[in-house]
Amino acid sequence: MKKNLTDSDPRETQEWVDALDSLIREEGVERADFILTRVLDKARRLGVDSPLTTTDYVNTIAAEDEIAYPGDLDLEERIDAFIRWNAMAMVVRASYSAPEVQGHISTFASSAILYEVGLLHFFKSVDDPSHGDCVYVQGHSAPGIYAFAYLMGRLSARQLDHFRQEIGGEGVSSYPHPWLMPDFWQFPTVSMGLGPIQGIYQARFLKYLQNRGLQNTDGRKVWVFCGDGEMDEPESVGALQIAQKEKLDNLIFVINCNLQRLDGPVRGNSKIIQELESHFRGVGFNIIKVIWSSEWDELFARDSEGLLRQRVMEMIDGDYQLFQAKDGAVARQV
Ligand SMILES: Cc1ncc(C[n+]2csc(CCOP(=O)(O)OP(=O)(O)O)c2C)c(N)n1
Ligand SMILES: [Mg+2]
Repeated sequence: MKKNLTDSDPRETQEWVDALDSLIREEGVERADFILTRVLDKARRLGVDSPLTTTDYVNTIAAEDEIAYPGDLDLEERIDAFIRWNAMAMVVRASYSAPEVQGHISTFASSAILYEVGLLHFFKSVDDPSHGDCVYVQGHSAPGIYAFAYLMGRLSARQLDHFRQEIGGEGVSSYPHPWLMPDFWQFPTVSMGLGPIQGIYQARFLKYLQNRGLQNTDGRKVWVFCGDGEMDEPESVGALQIAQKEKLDNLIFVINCNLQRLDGPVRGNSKIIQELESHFRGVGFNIIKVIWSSEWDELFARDSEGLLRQRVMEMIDGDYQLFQAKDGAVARQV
């Protein structure tokens, strides 16, 4: 059934939303959960076929609920620009001496901010009293991590110039590879699905150590960075139920939904973000969607009738990819 997104009676809709607001205010979220479950159960029995595991195509955390950024945004933007540039430059320079050497520049270009925020604000290192986090880096974004390490003085320009030419001991490996670079990489990734499935079992093992009193792993997190195309691999999704069964609250998936994969678009006629939201919520994950940058906040704030929300929901990944390739006139027509 095609979903009808047009609101034929906004006042009536608002009454229902207000009723929920007041229910939560007066009686709390548990009571609201109980009533909604009963209502949804009834709705399904009456033939309402709604993908209720998804939310609108907007950021989960509304602009007004965001906390102030606990960092220096201007400085971090500059750092981010250096890293992006260096990542690209290392791939290009490495190919001067060996033209067959290339790199997946767009992977890091589309996820630089995620790693930068993680590295500067979230990831705990092995020196932390907790013994640190476990970070599964999306394999093809390795150049960005090398570029960050270069900025920190951990890698030299000479090593970067030998990207993917590490035989002889001077370079850095194509992808995260703890055997080739034991002091650098924690875990091997890149064969798509390896990071996600290892991350789940790693998180379970940390809980195992904790629950049996073998080691205090409290506060240690497992971060799994992966691509939207990678989520099509059976290995990426096959063990997600374990996260639910074992209540792995130490596991965080960060999925870079850039709508593309090496060999083409990820989806054309649907929406990968909505699909993944539904899938992960179905196995008990909390979902935070980060779709629109702060430049959009003002536009959404002016969307008093909900038309923009409706349009961004109606458009499919193929449309969004078209907008990247064409100009504004095409976007206005679609
Ligand atoms: C099991 C496996 N099959 C094929 C490849 C080749 N391959 C490398 S990247 C890629 C596409 C990745 O797409 P996505 O996860 O969306 O990452 P993005 O390129 O968008 O960063 C493919 C098919 C691989 N690395 N592993
Ligand atoms: Mg992708």
